[in-house]
Amino acid sequence: MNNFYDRSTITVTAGNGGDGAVSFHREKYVPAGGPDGGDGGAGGSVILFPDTNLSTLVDFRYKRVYNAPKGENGSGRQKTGRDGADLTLRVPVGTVVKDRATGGVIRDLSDGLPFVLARGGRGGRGNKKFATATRQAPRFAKPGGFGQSREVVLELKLLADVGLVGLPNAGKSTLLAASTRANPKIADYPFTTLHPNLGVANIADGVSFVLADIPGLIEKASEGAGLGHGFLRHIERCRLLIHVVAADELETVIANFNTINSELANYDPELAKKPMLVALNKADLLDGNDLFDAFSEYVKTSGVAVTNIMLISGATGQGVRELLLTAAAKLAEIPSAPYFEADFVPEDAFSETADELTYSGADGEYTVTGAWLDRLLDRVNLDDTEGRAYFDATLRRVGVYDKLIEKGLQPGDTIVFYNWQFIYR
Ligand SMILES: Nc1nc2c(ncn2[C@@H]2O[C@H](COP(=O)(O)OP(=O)(O)OP(=O)(O)O)[C@@H](O)[C@H]2O)c(=O)[nH]1
Ligand SMILES: [Mg+2]
Repeated sequence: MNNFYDRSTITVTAGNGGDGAVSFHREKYVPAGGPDGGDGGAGGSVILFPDTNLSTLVDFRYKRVYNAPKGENGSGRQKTGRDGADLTLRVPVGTVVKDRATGGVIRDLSDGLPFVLARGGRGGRGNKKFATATRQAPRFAKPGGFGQSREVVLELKLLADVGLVGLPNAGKSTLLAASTRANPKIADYPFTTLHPNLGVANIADGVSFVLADIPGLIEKASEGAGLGHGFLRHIERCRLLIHVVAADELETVIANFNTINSELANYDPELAKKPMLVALNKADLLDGNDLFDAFSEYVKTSGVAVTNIMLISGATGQGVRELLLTAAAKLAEIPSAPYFEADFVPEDAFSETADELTYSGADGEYTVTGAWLDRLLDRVNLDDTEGRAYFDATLRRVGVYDKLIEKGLQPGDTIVFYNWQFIYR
């Protein structure tokens, strides 16, 4: 029934690259063919694609694990392996991608641009690529690189210009219905609205804005009471809030107004700073302007930064047009919708950097560890003289020996690389 689904934790893994091939050209009557092992194909990446036709993350409700295919291995006759196909996941525009462990923002997809969430591994090079003047028949190739893996939270933050906030029964959905073509459920019991509704308010030719009606907030909503704070995230992007308060005894109106303001501030102080219009609703139930005047007086002295207070009736339409015009005028002064800047860069355990190796040991025995080394060891064949020479040259090139010499490494000392021990000469 309720398929508004706005948050999901998923794990995505890009495909590994295909391995490079070790192969030698063989032809009848040609005595020594050269190396002809082809490269592996790249692994498929996992791509998030913001789709304007989607409005919920319901596709991610049950399926939580996504893997892109690996690249094909290279083969003889210089044949390159086929690349793994990219896996594209469609999400609503406005989805924010966060790191599951830290909650850091990886990417806000409200700009509508696709985003590579996990990059496929590179294809390993075949032995053909390792042939040099002095090493004409390399008997090794590289395995493909690992595809990246990410555990992320997808969070939908609706793209609305104006958010309607207020207690249950204040008349938010009625106001949405009176202002737009949206057809939200309306009833005289609290929590009628179970999920956010969007509508477009058309003010004049070419002037329109999107209104979001969210479920009613109650005291401690920011801590999860009532329908909870889950829906508050949908007004994080709003540029303007319309605070709907139902007409009642003055003290009740004031108390209700304050309750909502403190819930907004408790959830996120930024929300409380948003420009706010106050709509005192259900004017049709009032006799005269006494309540409106007294409440306006209170609001002005309360210290809450409210730009306008208006008396409306969602039921009869009284004051609704003026409210929408005021909102449109206000919006023209606050052009940009909040964009959640990335503040988290996922660590790539498989990045090709040798800078993060750990060196330990002293007095004749030294140990080197690190993801880069682990990966290098995976792809060289140390049983083979050429493989060992390649390993040695690589370590020298990235400065591993220099680092060890700084630590006191002398010829004749032992160096331990995981399962391998070498005597340094
Ligand atoms: N007399 C009168 N009744 C109104 C007015 N606006 C809304 N109502 C009534 O108040 C009740 C609640 O209205 P809703 O629009 O569903 O209120 P809501 O704020 O969306 O409530 P939740 O979805 O529970 O948060 C309904 O019975 C409406 O008909 C109004 O301007 N005048
Ligand atoms: Mg409602």
